[in-house]
Order: sequence, then C-alpha cells, then structure tokens
Amino acid sequence: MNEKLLSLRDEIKSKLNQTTDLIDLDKIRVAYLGKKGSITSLLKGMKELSAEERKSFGAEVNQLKTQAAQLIEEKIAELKEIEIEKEIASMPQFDITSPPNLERGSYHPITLVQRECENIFTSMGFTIEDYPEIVTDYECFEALNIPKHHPARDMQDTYYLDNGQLLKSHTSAAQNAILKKYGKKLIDNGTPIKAIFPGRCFRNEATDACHENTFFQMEGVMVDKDISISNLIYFMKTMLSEVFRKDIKVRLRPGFFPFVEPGFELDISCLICGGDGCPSCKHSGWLELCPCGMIHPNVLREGGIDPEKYTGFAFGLGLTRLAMMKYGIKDIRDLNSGNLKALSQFTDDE
Ligand code: FA5
Repeated sequence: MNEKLLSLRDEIKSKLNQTTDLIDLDKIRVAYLGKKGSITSLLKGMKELSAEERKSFGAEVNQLKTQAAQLIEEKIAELKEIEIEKEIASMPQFDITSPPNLERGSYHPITLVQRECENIFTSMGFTIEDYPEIVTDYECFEALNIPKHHPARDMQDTYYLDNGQLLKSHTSAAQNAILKKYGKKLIDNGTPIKAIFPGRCFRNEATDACHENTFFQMEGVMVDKDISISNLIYFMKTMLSEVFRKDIKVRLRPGFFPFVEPGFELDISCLICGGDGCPSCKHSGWLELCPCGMIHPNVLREGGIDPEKYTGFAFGLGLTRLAMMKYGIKDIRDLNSGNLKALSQFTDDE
C-alpha cells in the first residue's frame, strides 16, 4: 500500500482509538467513507490516472476502504458492549443476601411497577379498572374467541373450582366486561374506551427463573373510530420509555392469540444479561413482555361493539417480568418468596 494510504489508515486508527461514543464514531465513518469522505474522494479521483496506475491504486484504495469499514465495525461493537455494561451497572442492584431492614416496611417491587404503569397510563387518559381473581369460563375464554376445546386453552391451563369457575389465567378475562361497561358511552357520546386493568393471574405450569404459577399482568384496551396499529405502537413505546427512562432494545414479531388480529409479541432485550442469554430469558437474550394486537371483530361484537364502526387494540403486559427487568431480579420466584431479606430493600421513592 502506498505511503499516503498507509498514513490515512494510521490516522483512522488513531481517531478510532480516541473515540468513546457512537455519535463521534459515526462522524468518523462519514469523514472517511461517506459520499464526500476522503477514501471515497480518492476513488472518485482515479479517473485522472492512467489505466495502469488506476488498476494498482484502485486495488489499494479498495483494500483501505475494506479495512476502514472493518475497523469501524469493530469499534461499533466495542462501544455497544461498553454501553450495555454501563446499562447493567446502572440498574438498581437487587441482593438476595442483603440484611433485612425490618424497622420500616417497604413496597413490593410489583406494587412499585404497577403504580408506575398506572401513573403513565392515567396521564394518557386511561382509567384503572379492578377485576376479580375468580372468573367464569366465558370471561376467561369464550368471550375472547376461545371456544371449548380450542387448542389455545392448552397454553393457559389454570386452577378450577368445583362450581366450574376458575382462577383467571390472564387479565384479558376482564376485556368483555370493560367493553360492555364503557361501550354505551362510546356509542352514544363518542367517548373512546381507554382502560387498564392490572391483576393477579394463575397458571398450572412448571416454574423456572421466568415463569411462576402466580404472577401479575396489566391489560390495556383502547377502542374508538380509526384506531390502528400505529396507535398501539405509540402507547407501547411511550410506556416502555417512561418505565425504563432510557431507550431499550425492543422487537415486535407476529404472535397468535385468538382474541386479536393481527397479534404481536413484544419482547425486550434481557436487561439481566444484556442480551447474551441467561436463565432469566431462557438463554435467548430476549424476554417476552407484552403481547398485543388489534382486538378481534368477534371480541368487539361479543362486547356489544360494532366492529364495522369501531376498532381497538389490547395488550397484556407481564408486570412481574417488568419488575424483574426494572430491578435486576434474576429469578421470578424471589418475588413470591416472602423473603424479607430480599424484598425489604425496595422503598417507594415518593
Ligand atoms: C396472554 O396472557 C394474553 N392475554 C396477552 C394479550 C393481551 C395478547 C391482549 C394480546 C392482547 P401470554 O400468555 O403470552 O399472553 O402472557 C402475557 C405476558 O404475561 C407474557 O409476555 C409474560 O410477560 C407474562 N407471563 C405469562 N406467563 C407467565 C408466567 N407463568 N410467569 C410470569 N409471567 C408470565
């Protein structure tokens, strides 16, 4: 490689060594590889060279271009890694062995995140609803487009009472009642339905670091004229950025729930391991947090709302998992442990 190119490569290396943030790094990328960047200009200037010179010089400039792009990529990966480590270090440290503070009581972490979510949604005009833990098969399944013997029931096996009632397996069990409660106001006065309903849910399933048989969810519904997926995404983004007070990596992928169409799974990058994979995220780097979607026409109809005139979205936020991510709790079972050593370190900031 000719001397001019070698010194350009050294210059890039030294600039990259001095860079500590991604914004400056992008400026360096543009300065060398952008449309008007110095390496790009060298390539453009080759037309003035003879065919022979162009061949050898061109090969060298292209080699430099590849090396520069690779050095920049490596630096991006290094800085991202540092950012993730900082993010993890800045999370409140939950220490299961810390001595209990028995002099004053403290709020349970789930209560803290529930209140925070309630504040966020009430500030956006949502009402908070309460709902029983014991419900009927109709509320939990049939009103949600899940008839008897539908395979979707397998995912939500729960505990049944002798009288046929059951412990609700998801907060969606309240959807039908909410639609019926506020539907008249929507139809008569055009008041949109905007409600959240947090609650305890139960499932007959094996427990592990991210699954409990008793956990909390918070359901949300919004129904009005012309509600679309953009509204849904807006509310989900706002909620997550307010809860975590920083940008977190989120992915939205198709998900099947009989009561929404289309349906999505909203996952967040695991904040316990920074996305590398650990028992808290079943070694996938991602945690299923808030499935959501557009309410199925059958569900709206069952709630007394004409799906030809109105549309809406619903989401089912995993509050217990949110508490894990927010407070750096590695094992969901610690939250139901009643272990004061573990739980007494949480206090309300207010
Ligand atoms: C449901 O429960 C749907 N009702 C959610 C929904 C609502 C979809 C509205 C569309 C529209 P799922 O089974 O995936 O979906 O549970 C929702 C969330 O609850 C999960 O993402 C997870 O965060 C939490 N969750 C589910 N099962 C458990 C469990 N065993 N332990 C802890 N958290 C759980």
